[in-house]
Amino acid sequence: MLTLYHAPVSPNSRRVWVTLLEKGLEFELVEVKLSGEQFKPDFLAINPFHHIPVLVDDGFNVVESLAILDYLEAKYPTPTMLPKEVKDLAIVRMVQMVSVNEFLPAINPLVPRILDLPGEDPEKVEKAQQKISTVLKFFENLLEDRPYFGSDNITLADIVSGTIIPIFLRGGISIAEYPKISAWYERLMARPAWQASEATEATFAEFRSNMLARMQQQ
Ligand SMILES: N[C@@H](CCC(=O)N[C@@H](CS)C(=O)NCC(=O)O)C(=O)O
Repeated sequence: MLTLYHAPVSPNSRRVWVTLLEKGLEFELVEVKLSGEQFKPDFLAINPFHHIPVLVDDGFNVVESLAILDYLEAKYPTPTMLPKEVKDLAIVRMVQMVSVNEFLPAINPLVPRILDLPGEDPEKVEKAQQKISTVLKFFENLLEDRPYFGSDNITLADIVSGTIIPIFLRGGISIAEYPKISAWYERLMARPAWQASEATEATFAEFRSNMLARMQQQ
């Protein structure tokens, strides 16, 4: 039995959730409230780094979302989400790594506007916006004329990068000037796995009040 420990607003855990759904696997979903449940001994026993996501497969704990995706691909190779051709595989890996190392970290200065919280730093926002534009241009080129990154079918690259976009859209970032990215994103949003895992307004409101509480404690 597969169990995914997750939080609904987290792109790190949504990428695993979407992969489980896209692969048509049966799994149990356990929400970890990031207001403190991640520090409880039971959870620390499965991830000493107190992060979601964690995938537990019959007592085997897998932490780190990209490691979890590789585990799922190796154990459940159908439908495959990694291309075989060398350059296509390189495209997928590049998109995954640029997503986690460049794209997602650019979110931090945008958190105040995403959640309507005080404390925005205009200089940092400007730098983040520039970084996001660089990534989007890079992705636009890598899509070439294919429906998905490095493939005619959905790949792990689409899942890792595509689950970051909705958070940026909430932060006022537009993808309209990137026609291939815009069409690709619409393609992803039309898929049942993406619709089923979309964060609700209620989960964003809860996340906002947690962040506010944390800011007031500091
Ligand atoms: N590199 C990790 C990052 C996971 C991560 O940062 N998770 C955040 C939520 S987005 C978390 O659990 N934060 C709670 C905490 O660190 O206490 C992965 O890809 O799985």
